[in-house]
Amino acid sequence: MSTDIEACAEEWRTQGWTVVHDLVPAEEIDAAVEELWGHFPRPSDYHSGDPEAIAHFETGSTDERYQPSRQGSSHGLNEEDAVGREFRLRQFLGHVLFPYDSHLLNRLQIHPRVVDFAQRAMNSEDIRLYQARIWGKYTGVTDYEQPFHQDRNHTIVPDRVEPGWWNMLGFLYLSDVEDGVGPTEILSLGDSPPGTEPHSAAGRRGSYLAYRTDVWHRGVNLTREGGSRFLMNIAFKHAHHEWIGFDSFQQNANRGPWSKFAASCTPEELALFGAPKPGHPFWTVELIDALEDRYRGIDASPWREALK
Ligand SMILES: O=C(O)CCC(=O)C(=O)O
Repeated sequence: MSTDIEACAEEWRTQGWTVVHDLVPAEEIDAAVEELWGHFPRPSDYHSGDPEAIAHFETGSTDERYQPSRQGSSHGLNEEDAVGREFRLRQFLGHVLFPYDSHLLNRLQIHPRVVDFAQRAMNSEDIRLYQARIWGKYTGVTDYEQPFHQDRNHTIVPDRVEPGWWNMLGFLYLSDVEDGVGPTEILSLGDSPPGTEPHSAAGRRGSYLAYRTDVWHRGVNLTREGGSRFLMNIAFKHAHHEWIGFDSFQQNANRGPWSKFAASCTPEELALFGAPKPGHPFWTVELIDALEDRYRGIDASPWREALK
């Protein structure tokens, strides 16, 4: 499938969602996915019934809100007794938060082709990454059927839906997401449930489903025997839109994985997290020295050049 980036950007703006097929080359996904198995059991191990693999999945989430042991404080999500299209706590097992103990997965989180797509579609270079995590699902963990919904948990105020105000929610597929392994069902802008036939956001690994907050969508069950689905949540907002948010990164900014990742970043990449760009009044010679000291190996020359 060939990808017309501009056409996809226009589709996101006018239809409210798009699948940018093959946005990231499959070879790059495959290399990073080798490191996924530090965070998740391999699907064959999980489905073999290996207790260690199952325990790995059951306890591997790093978003503690979704740990069943914390049920009661977990958004009032249903456990298994509810049938049909419902949100269930176990649908959200398998959330691993960025930064990962994996350099390739960390780099994938800000892949230049994904960032470029978001900048084009949002018509701004000055955007921020605000949701960053990996989500793994395996057939049989739970009934993954959800009701149609619009995501209301990315902002503390109602959505402003005119052009220029949109944030981009999205899933970068780390595995082939096809029938049987839970491609998201989605409606186009202006359509609402019930009664409208949904689209299936199927796509190969490396494809990016981008959608806006005002489209209806839902997760569906994994029905394929031995099936699994892995994706990376990558969401962007315009700079200075402080009312939008989801994940915060500062709390991990003194740990090894972040330090190595930050040292590999350009100023533009760090700016996705809110770091002041070269030329910003924040920077002094002393602070640039401290940046180099903090992130050993970072190329600080753009910050230095801008001071001259
Ligand atoms: O997993 C999916 O396909 C969609 C999930 C979703 O929409 C949600 O949890 O809000």
